[in-house]
Amino acid sequence: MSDTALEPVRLVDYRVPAFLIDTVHLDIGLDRTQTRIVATLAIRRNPASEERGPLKLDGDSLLFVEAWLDGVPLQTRDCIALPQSFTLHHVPEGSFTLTIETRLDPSANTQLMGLYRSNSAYCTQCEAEGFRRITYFLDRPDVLSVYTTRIEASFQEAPALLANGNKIEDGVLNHGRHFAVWHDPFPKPSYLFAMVAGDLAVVRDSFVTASGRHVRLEIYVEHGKESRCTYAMDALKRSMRWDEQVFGREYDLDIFMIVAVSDFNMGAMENKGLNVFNDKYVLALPETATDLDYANIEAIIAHEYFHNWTGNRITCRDWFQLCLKEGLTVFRDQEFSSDQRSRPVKRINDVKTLRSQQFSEDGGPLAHPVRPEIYNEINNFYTATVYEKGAEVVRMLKTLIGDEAFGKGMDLYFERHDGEAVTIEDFIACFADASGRDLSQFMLWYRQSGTPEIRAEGVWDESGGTYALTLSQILPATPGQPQKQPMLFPIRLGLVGVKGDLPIRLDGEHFDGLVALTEPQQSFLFSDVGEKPVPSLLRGFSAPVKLAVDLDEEALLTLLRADSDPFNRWQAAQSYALKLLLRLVKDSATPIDPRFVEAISGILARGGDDPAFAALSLALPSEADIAREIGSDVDPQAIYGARTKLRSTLGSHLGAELLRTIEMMSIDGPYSPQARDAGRRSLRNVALELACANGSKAALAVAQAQFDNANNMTDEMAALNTLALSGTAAGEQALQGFRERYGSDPLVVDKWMSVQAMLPHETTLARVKDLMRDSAFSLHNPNRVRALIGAFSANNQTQFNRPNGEGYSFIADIILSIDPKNPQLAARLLVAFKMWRSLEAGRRALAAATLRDIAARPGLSRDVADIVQRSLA
Ligand code: 0A1
Ligand code: ZN
Repeated sequence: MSDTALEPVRLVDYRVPAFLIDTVHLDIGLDRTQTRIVATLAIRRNPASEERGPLKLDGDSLLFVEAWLDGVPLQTRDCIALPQSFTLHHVPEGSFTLTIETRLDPSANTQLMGLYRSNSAYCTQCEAEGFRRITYFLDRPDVLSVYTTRIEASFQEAPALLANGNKIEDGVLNHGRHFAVWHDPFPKPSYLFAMVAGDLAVVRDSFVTASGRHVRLEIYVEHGKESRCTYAMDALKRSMRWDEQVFGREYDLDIFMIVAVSDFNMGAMENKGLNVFNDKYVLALPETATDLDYANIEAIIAHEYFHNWTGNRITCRDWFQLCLKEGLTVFRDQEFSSDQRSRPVKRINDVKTLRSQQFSEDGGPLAHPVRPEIYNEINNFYTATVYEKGAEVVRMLKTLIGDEAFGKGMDLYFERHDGEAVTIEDFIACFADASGRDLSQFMLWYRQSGTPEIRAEGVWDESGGTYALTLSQILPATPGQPQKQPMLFPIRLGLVGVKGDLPIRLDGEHFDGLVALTEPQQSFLFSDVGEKPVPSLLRGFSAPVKLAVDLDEEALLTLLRADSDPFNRWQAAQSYALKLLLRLVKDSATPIDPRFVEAISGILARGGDDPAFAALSLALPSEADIAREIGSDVDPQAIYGARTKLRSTLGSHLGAELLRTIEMMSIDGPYSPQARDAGRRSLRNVALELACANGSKAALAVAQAQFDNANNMTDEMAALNTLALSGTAAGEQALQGFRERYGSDPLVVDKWMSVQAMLPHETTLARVKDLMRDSAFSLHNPNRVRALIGAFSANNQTQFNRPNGEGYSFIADIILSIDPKNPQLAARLLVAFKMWRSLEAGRRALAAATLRDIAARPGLSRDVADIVQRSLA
């Protein structure tokens, strides 16, 4: 095992802070290598705490210069200043001010936590524990302070000086320097502090809130990128209006700023009034961004903006409560996107993400509850479980108590807890109070990890016209949780006949479509069931579970044709395809069921009605979906073979229809990122990929023409991907041509890297190694690393899992070389091994050996040591 000592933090050890910090005055003198920080903190003992000891502040790699207590210099006997902490031995009674001066080197900060440089700008990232890399502090989310920030810098180097809140002063100084002072009147935890300074272009707009307050909106980007902010600004204004209309939440400062930076570990950060974004989630033009990029920008802009209320005004008491802000805010951004676009399409896409990211996490060694109770490194808990499953839990709550009680519960939450740092219990109590429901069993969703399985069996009694449905819950053992208590599941359902939903009764009453499962097993007796029904269960994916129900092909075809629930119509197509694929994995000679081909043909024929929905229904389950379904002894090559065979059969049987769909879905006129056109493009491009799957010359010619003539990045990328997948000389030429066209645009070159990293070809690993030598690639930039290395390890099932283990050792070497510079990025790459235990024996042994090799290395970061140790446990 490595020499990295992990000291777990436990929820049960939570204590209120011994001290409070009412105000913070930060004086920041920016310099590339020698930035001076003077922090003046107004501190007092917390009346709610019984601790009487010394004051101990958190630090991380800090260089101490000097400190003053109420203006009087502190001597060495009064305090101990270490890189990781500052202790004041004798604490005055009442309030006092502690002033501490530190120095730091932004240019040397490669972790991208604390104060660092991204291209030519200075910027900060403080969540979760980055503020302690700027100054000594009680760096925990339940210490809320009012911040005033003075920034001083060379005018030439940094004309823009930004921090949280409203600007209250600025001015010119000697020696070409200038300053600005910002004041944020809203008390906030240190993780929401931000400062940005640099030579940036700004795009301005404004917004008038529901109560008539004027808010200035500013997006800061690199010079020359101004025209790429239009969509982000529009999404911001729509988010602000939506939060007023749907949640009654108004913005509260005079200004809201977004800064796009090119070096960022995550998607974006909700710092009060000054959101910092990974530029990938701000910048878009039709010729540089795909429809998916536009949708992500809309969702992430909304997500960060919505945090202003769910996260900032009401924050987390401690980091165990991360889902309090993240699950709720993801739920809110999903609802926003559903309202802006198609609700069923959004739901299907969200469930696809949940299954691929979260179910795989929940089914492996890294499984943890939505609210973890122990962690070694909090940065490793920004997971799909906390975010996506956290959002599902909020969604279930709404389903269970109904829209009205949910709305009342949210209002109560805002009213009761504004300005506080709270827990999940506080949150749930608002809904219990608003609905009058006992939600104690529901709380298990926050405490028990693992994906529950719901088994369903139904018996139709023709003579009595009844249908008896028995549902049971199976809760798998997960790390640290061998045994589970029965949970509460909202199950939306209906019974479907040949012509559609049957109007049925439950226990003699009109059935509203929802049952609550609370026991290990429960039966429900439906009456008025005059024809043999097909159960349509878990409509809209009403709970984040695996549903086990034995429906044969005929039943699935009935749902596909006649179910009123669009989610389950889509699910029926997926389940059918999955059945076929599983048979093909076992025996590659299995003939393709002609009824399935016919069903796909039917979807194509009706494609024009709702192209986005049709595109989702045509897309076969991914290789990872199939692997999850198989569960153990997975052979990625066999899965790839099965999927390839099915695609190519569909391509051969439906060639003419696919080409007709491609033709029908073409769009004349300029590009619009709106859902309507995006839906047409998605159907066209799914059809294109299928049409080319058997190597059809005619279809490949269409792809080539699309690549040559596309007026937008969505169509261009889709064509490039299809051509590259074909493994032909035309594919190589297209790749080369694309690079020549976009060589100087990093975000577009990232796409080019990803396409190649995901090719399921024998030569891909060598190609990825070559691409690492490309001048556009850098191991220091998270976007570049994720685009090439992350795409290979997370999305290339066959080549990452090469049977000789080369893929594993390649990724391990990269992780080890990134770790000393950027542990968060290294730890994220390591998550690619999360499914290693479900692989077949040969690959499993090789993956285990690779993980053990990493674990044995000396000097691992806490981030990597934590993931590798949990993966092997
Ligand atoms: N709170 C952000 C996510 C985030 C977390 C940690 C970070 O540090 C590297 C950055 C961003 C969100 O939910 O958007
Ligand atoms: Zn968030």
